[in-house]
Amino acid sequence: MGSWVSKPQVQVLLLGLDNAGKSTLLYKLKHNTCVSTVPTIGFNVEMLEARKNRKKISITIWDVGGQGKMRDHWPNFYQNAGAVVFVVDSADQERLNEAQRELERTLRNDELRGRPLILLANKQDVDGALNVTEMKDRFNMRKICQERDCFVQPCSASTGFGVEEAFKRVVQVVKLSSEPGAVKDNIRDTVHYLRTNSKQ
Ligand code: G3D
Ligand code: MG
Repeated sequence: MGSWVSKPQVQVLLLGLDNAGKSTLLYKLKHNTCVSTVPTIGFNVEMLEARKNRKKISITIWDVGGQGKMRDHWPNFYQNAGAVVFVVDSADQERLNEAQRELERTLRNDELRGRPLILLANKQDVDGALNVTEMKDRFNMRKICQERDCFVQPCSASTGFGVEEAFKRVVQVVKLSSEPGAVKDNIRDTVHYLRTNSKQ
């Protein structure tokens, strides 16, 4: 088995509406390349290594599809999430309200109580993208952050701007998970759902 097995494992959830840039971000982080993405049906998962408190940790990042139907499966991934990274297309004015509603709905779930949130204000390279101050306002960060560590990071998954900083912030705030097995059971249910539905 690989050496990662003995390292503390943490689970990080990459959530957000479809087209926010989650998959682009994941592959930028993993391979430092910009890959051409297709809408995620199901989820992508990557493992990254980092140092937290001078110890090596292994971070599993789940990029769960953001399209309407898939959002119903997000809770299957909550149980051992050490942090939530919520990606927003900061330039898509028409969908900011929808993104804000999904974020609030997500954070209302009991299983995510007290879990750190990193809000990624993605697509900063696009004209008209909201800046950090505007995002904090629009997403009611003051209210959301009363009971959790929160941070808003501007970035561009395409150019790489802010991506390293976002990852460093995740490492800093992420909580170490205790029961990795439980997450796997829930994910098995989701995989089963996806397989069943893809046959229809
Ligand atoms: P998702 O996984 O959240 O659904 P994707 O989103 O990563 O698939 O990205 C959706 C589209 O947004 C892709 O464009 C991708 O290239 C683009 N994108 C992602 N991040 C950025 C960014 O920071 N800046 C800009 N300008 N575009 C970004 P296509 O055209 O392939 O659909
Ligand atoms: Mg995707």
